[in-house]
Amino acid sequence: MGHKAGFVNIIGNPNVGKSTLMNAFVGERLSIITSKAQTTRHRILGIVNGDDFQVVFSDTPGIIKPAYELQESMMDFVKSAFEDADILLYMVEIGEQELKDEAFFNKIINSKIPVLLLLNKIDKSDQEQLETQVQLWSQKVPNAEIIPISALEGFQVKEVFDRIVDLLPESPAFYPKDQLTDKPERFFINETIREKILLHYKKEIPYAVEIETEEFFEEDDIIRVRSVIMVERETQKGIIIGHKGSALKRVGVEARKDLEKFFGKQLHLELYVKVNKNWRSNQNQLRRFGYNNK
Ligand SMILES: Nc1nc2c(ncn2[C@@H]2O[C@H](COP(=O)(O)OP(=O)(O)O)[C@@H](O)[C@H]2O)c(=O)[nH]1
Ligand SMILES: [Mg+2]
Repeated sequence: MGHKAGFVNIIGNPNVGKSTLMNAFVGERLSIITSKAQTTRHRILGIVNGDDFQVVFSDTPGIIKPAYELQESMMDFVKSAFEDADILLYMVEIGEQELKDEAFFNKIINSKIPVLLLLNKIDKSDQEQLETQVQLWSQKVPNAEIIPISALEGFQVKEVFDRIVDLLPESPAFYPKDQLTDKPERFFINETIREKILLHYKKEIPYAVEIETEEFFEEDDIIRVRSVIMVERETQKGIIIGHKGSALKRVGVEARKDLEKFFGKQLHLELYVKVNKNWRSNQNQLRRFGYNNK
């Protein structure tokens, strides 16, 4: 048996547990996770290496009908995940009916490559509901192998992984065997800060925010970072900062703690807030933040 390698792309509705699953496979917190939809904005690679295999997972944004430019770019990441996949992981959760986007759904049911339909969050269901759901999905997506899992509790995650390695095509590795992801350090800093903003601010605030890390210096015993939190309007800036800077301070402290764990090193994080008018609808700004390859 030779070497196996391939792209395994995780797609599905928002909030079904795609990022939780990829992190479980990789064993690192590469993708941020919150209970809010549209937490993931990019396509993020997570690479799992063995002596005779390499699985290149892609976590993608949840499928939505785009309402503004940023969301269109997010759906372009999903499209690209269909194009290079060797295996598709279509994730649904218990109780969910079907994909909101018909075109994407048709791509799944007409897929020429193996599709594993992962029925997630079974920790929240009972045997009877589970059986009904398996029945339902086997009718909707007859070409898929259905595997009930709990990404959060790690239930059946190893079984899914073994099945993936079974199905992988023979191929040399695509990335160096010590590589974990395709994203640079700054990306994980930006994402960790954005996660804290998703957790602590309400309504539209998190969706109007983008982070840019302007400085990243790694010294022997400390990493020094300066990042800017960009918002769309002046009023949002005040909300992010909070009374006497308390809200911003909380974001900084929590992000720093997570980042110190992630990098295994002490980290100094300087944060400030800037208005960048309507960046979500501006092609040039989106390109600058890595959303648009058009
Ligand atoms: N009960 C339960 N919750 C889960 C499971 N997997 C993910 N979640 C939760 O579902 C929410 C969305 O997870 P996330 O991975 O961000 O979903 P994504 O939007 O598809 O990437 C988070 O609050 C997770 O903790 C699971 O297996 N069981
Ligand atoms: Mg996600």
